[in-house]
Amino acid sequence: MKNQCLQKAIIGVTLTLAALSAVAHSFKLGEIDIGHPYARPTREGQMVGAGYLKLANKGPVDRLVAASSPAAGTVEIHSMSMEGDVMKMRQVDAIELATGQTVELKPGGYHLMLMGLKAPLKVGDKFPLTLKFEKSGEVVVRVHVEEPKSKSEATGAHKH
Ligand SMILES: [Cu+2]
Repeated sequence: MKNQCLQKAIIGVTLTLAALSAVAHSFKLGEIDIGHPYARPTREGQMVGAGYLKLANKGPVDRLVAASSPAAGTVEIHSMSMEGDVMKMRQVDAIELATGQTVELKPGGYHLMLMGLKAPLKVGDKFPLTLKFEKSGEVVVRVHVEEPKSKSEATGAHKH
């Protein structure tokens, strides 16, 4: 009987941890919160992918200046903007983070371009990504590969 109780307790703890890791998928570096890093799946033979996350800066002015990952040859910081009626993507040197500023990297906006993928990204995959900030230094976050939420996003403008 005692053993059964213990077993139940252990199962309870395990479930709680699993639930927490599914919900609270965020990271912290000093005064910068990094929320929910994710990437979209890629097709076989597709060499580029895109990573997204949310940066919330509660500390002094900083900048995201670089990123890297063992999943890709190089990682570039890109922005997307409308020029006339054309969506243009370009590489930027950094993403500025003013004090109190939150910047969301998302489809159609800033993103981390994963160039030279070593393997296709599959839903459920997780891979490490190192983010380098000018002042705060480096942090490794874990990127989850997730299904696109909408069809328009899935067919969206990620062709290089
Ligand atoms: Cu891009």
